[in-house]
Amino acid sequence: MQRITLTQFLIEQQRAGRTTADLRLLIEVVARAVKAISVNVSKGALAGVLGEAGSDNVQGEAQKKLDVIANEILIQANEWGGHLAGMASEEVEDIRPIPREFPKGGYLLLFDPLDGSSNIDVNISVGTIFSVLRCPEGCVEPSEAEFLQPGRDQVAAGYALYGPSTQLILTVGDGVHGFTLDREMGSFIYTHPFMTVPVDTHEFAINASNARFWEAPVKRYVSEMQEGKTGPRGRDFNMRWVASMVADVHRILTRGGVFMYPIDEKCRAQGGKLRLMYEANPMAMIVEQAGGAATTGRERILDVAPTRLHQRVPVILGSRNEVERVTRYHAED
Ligand code: FDP
Repeated sequence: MQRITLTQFLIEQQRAGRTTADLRLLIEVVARAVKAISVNVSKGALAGVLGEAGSDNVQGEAQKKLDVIANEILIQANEWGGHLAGMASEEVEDIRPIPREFPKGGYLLLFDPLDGSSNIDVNISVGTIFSVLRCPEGCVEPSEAEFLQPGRDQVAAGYALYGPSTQLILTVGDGVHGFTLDREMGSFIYTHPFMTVPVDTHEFAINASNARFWEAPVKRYVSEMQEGKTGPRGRDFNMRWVASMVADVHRILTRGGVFMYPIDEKCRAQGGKLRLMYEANPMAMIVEQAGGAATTGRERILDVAPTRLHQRVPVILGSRNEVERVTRYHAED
């Protein structure tokens, strides 16, 4: 069987006019950084990289050493190539300008360097999520305002999953494509063309310990599923919650499901739990490109107009019929 590498795939995308040379370079550089992060993640305790870094990130959450390492790897890999006008990281308060000594390009890169990092110390899958926007025409030194574009304007989005194998999932707006890292060769191999989220599912993902804080539509939706065969849905549902968004979304991309981190009384003051620019938008683009849906419960995630770089939003995504049902329950409330 002929193996197609990420590089070949991207060249073909460029020839077909779906990416520019700079976007191809950007994705290749992110993929290279992902390989380096994968090496660090997989060494675990052997590299002394587990545990807390002794600092808090911009969200006031304790940073793990690997959060800091992954953030540095992504910044250093991307700042000198000439493809970016600026970067923003979930781990860093302000946007990250490109140092003066390097040429600048036309794209903005946003990333969550290590998502699900509270799972690292227990050796459960974590991931990297990224989103690519165009720097507005004529702008050379972008400020935060240039990053505040709705998710529908993303030109590419993807994530890496550091699990039993390392996978890179990517969309440039023409379906969702999955690659698996061949560790011996050091290359990403095209293993999952045109991934699709089944429209129906019998599996849901939510942190049920928050049940008492949920709003009425979410309580209704989950309890109807829990009632199973004898309830209004007339069939049984299964529940999964890894607590690593990348792993939960990856399962949904592979076999369907609905993932929810809704607004609740616990996170209402912050606007939600997950970050719009680093988590919700890229995952929403991927899920929509795979035929699924993604809403806040009240509006399409990709239509949310961002007001802050580190803004949080409620997230409901996955199999289209289920996302539409829970969104409808919100409208009826
Ligand atoms: P983490 O805080 O470990 O980085 O990004 C937030 C996130 O993980 C998601 O990956 C995950 O889906 C969610 O939080 C888990 O939240 P709970 O701990 O509340 O279940």
